[in-house]
Amino acid sequence: MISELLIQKMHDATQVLVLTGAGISAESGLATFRDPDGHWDQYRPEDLANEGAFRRNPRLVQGWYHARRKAVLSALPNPGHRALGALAGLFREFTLVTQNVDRLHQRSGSDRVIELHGNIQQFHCIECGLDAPEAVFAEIASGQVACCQICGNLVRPAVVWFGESLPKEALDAAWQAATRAEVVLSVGTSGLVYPAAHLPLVAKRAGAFIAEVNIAPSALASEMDLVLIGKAGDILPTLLDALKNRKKADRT
Ligand code: BV8
Ligand code: ZN
Repeated sequence: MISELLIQKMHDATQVLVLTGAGISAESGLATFRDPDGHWDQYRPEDLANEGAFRRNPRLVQGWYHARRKAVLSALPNPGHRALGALAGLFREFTLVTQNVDRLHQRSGSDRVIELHGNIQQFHCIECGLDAPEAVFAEIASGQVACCQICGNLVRPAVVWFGESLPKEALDAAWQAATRAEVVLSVGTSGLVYPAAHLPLVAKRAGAFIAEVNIAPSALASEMDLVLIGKAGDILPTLLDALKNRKKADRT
């Protein structure tokens, strides 16, 4: 059952922003970071997702990202991704901001996606930036440390590591949209990583109604106007249907 308040707020809104985290891809079979059996279970973020760890142990970190990249490439978008793609068509301005690096939003048909933390599909040279050829993945899979063919430096995934700044363009676009949004939905994120976790709060300060969809209250739950507990793959399609029915009722 979706909250009537949320349906009303979204029915009346013309500008909506959705922020997603690893939880929306959980139903595609991709591990999250902080859930039980998540990525951080056997390692800590500081052990892997930062440049220092990478330079100290490139084989471990390249291997971890390669394994995650393989899982991403064989994963499929789920009903949660698809519902967001369809929701976009119901609003004059719909901004989809993701912390995820799996590009499942794009593969489910969402065309304009703001990726705050980059993407895991591309690898490039840590020094000269040259895009790594496909062959680099076979090298990593065979346990070698993959290096740039031109300058010999290490090859890294195109993700944003801890301690690295987010892409300025993405951050600015997300912030702009947050200050204009009338409703923000935060979906499948623990709300622990900054500056992404600031986004719903920026919108709230600018007057937005902010709600979260999560299987458990996130670190931002106390700030939310509404917390919907449940799976993104269940709640988002139900919300989409409720909004479409409301719009249909308007026309009768
Ligand atoms: C920055 C890409 C400026 C890589 C990621 C000290 C030094 C330096 C920085 C800091 C510092 N202290 C704090 C910081 C800031 C730091 C930070 O926030 N740290 C945290 C941990 C305290 N942030 C940064 O460093 C950022 N850069 O600040 O630059 C700067 C520069 C220099 C010096 C200082 C500052 C960069 C942050 C980006 C890091 N990169 N990922 C990779 O993928 O490996 S972060 C990583 O966490 C992922 O991107 C992920 O998206 C993100 C957030 O996690 P979630 O998506 O929320 O996933 P999580 O597993 O946590 O939660 C899943 C949720 O889903 C849960 O709530 C669960 O209940 C829910 N769920 C599960 N199943 C479902 C579901 N919900 C619905 N349906 C389901 N079915
Ligand atoms: Zn190079």
